[in-house]
Amino acid sequence: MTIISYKTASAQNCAEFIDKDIAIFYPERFKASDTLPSFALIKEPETMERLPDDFPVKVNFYKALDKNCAYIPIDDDTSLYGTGEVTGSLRRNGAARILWNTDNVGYQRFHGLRLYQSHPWVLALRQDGSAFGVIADSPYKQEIVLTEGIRFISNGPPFRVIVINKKSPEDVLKSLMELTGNMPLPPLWSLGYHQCRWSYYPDSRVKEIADTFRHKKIPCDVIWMDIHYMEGYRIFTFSDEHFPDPKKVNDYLHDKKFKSVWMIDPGVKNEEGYFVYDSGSKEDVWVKEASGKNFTGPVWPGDCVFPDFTQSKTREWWAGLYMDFMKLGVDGVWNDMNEPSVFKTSTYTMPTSNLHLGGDDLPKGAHARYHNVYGMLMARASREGILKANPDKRPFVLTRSNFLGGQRYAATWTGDNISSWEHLRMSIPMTLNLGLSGQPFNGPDIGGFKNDATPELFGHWIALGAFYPFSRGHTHQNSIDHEPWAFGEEIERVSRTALERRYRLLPYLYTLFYEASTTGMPVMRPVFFADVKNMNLREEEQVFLLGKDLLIIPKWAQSPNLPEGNWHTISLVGEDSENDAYQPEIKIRDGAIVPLTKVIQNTADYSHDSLYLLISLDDKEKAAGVLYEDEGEGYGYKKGEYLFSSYTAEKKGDSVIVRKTKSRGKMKFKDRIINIEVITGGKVFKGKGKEDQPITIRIK
Ligand code: NBV
Repeated sequence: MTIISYKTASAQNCAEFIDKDIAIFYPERFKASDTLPSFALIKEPETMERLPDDFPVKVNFYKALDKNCAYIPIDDDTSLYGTGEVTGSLRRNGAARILWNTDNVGYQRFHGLRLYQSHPWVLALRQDGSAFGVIADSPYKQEIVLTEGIRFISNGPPFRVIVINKKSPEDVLKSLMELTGNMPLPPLWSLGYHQCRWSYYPDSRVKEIADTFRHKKIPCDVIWMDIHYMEGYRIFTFSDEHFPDPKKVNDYLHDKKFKSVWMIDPGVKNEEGYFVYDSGSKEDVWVKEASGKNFTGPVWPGDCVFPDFTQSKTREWWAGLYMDFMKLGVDGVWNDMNEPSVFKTSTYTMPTSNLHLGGDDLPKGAHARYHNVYGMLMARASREGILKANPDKRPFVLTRSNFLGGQRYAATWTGDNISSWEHLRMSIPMTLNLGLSGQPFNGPDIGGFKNDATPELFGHWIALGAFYPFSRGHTHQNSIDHEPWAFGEEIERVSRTALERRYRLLPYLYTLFYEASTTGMPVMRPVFFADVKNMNLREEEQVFLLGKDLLIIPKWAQSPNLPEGNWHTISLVGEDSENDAYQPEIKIRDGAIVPLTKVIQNTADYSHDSLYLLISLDDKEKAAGVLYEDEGEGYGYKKGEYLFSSYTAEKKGDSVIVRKTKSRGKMKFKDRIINIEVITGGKVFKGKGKEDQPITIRIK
């Protein structure tokens, strides 16, 4: 077995296994230094043996109109997914997409065919439920065309293709995670509800928003600070007028059990005397024009220079800026505008001829080569800085721009959507396809960013948004207020119920995030995962699965295609979702055990001692489920400070016996009492008992 270092990788026109059922294909004229090292893969793959001729996926490289292309034929009944952050339908067959990270307000530029992130990745699901996935391993601008088979058309040099061929989409996603890295387990608080707007200011407004959540008893964990907190939009500064004492703001929020997330953009005001500009200039970290002089372009603060994140010294300098920033009690960081967005240009970004100097493993190269990974490299440096500042905490970074594999560094949201029904509906396939592209932690702006939501739209959006993996309300500076209470009493009630439902699901959600971080399975999944052979489910994009056990059916879904089986509607906080005007119906899979907690106002109030198991017996009168628990913060879990428990339930005569059958990890909850709810024969039976003994629930 030989290890091909990318520097010596000179394989041409050959195909080899790099793992069981995973193959790498090299075109003729492939030159490793042109496209490698890979930004998607976490390490250079080891080649094993030549691919046999009967490998079921063929990759044909060709050149057309001077572009390097790869064509992968598919059978007629194969459904295509993935391709990252996309507008349009869930099933991608027939679609085309340009991978060129673009600031795209309202998804209106370039017909919405290029957004903020690039994932050169397609997941193909065959009729028989087997699947394969394809990575086009190049950061250059490229087009993914799915009108006939899978086609990657690159503006860059010849690139290699990696194919994962497995018996199920789950297995493909697991291999994708093994190749591109996992989403590190996020802090528990980031799974709560987040409240944002462009912008909450001055600081008294931030406090008012926080107080209102608590006063109105609407669950919430995080308040976000958008660009107005800065002094003249200079990053790492605070407005004297509006945020004279940011530490005090954070202390106030912490007192009320909130976390804070603050925005940091890449553009640095081109201004001598400003410490970020001065320190960066001293280190000479800026992206250059082709002539070698610093590139400057306008963004929020006016004329800006841009950190060249391809250089390790830049990443270290950038990471170092977070040291003092985090000391102010900042909990999370929001990296916006990092496509990078540049105002007053027809391309919305910097010239492709700009120069990045690279270093270490990365060769010097033009912006054309590094554009699509600019945001990813920035998020990586931000994460490293935050971790250095708070080594005992799990970093939380939200990035707008990213690349395949970027789940290693940051969560994401789908940028500047619109307060419209179209964008509300589209948020489901968008979130699903990002999840099928390796990024489980994502969601859109709840309520819509651009324009004003109507009360009705907002009500439906927050009712659905309680189930997005990343659940954050946000809006534009010119929009009306978009907080849960801003649309009158009815919508305030709708919002409270929606978020109470999310918080009751916290143990289940956290277990799903754990699963995502260890297996690559998305948190929010298309319904076809419930039955991969059922062709009727392949295009379903109104309803979706949360994990494998809960089915979410928005109120506005029209004749959705539902998976077969006995799915039972559940009520989490007393809601009657079959008749409610807003709350999506939640159905539990028969045979499932779903862990819940009581209604809480924030994750700081979450207690391991408040555990409920919701059990739905299958036709064999049995059920099974799992629960992952840890401290919700820090790295104790890496040293065994966690508990992964398996539960079963089984009907015996007039009773159901619930048992904890297995557990892993060092955490212990002595004499914990579990509350049980068994759904059987259309009725719900309640009871409780000590976790370490069989619990008997009478169902007669
Ligand atoms: O920082 C202001 C906004 C932010 O609220 C939004 O979420 C980002 O996507 N930002 C874009 C810049 C201005 C957009 C018009």
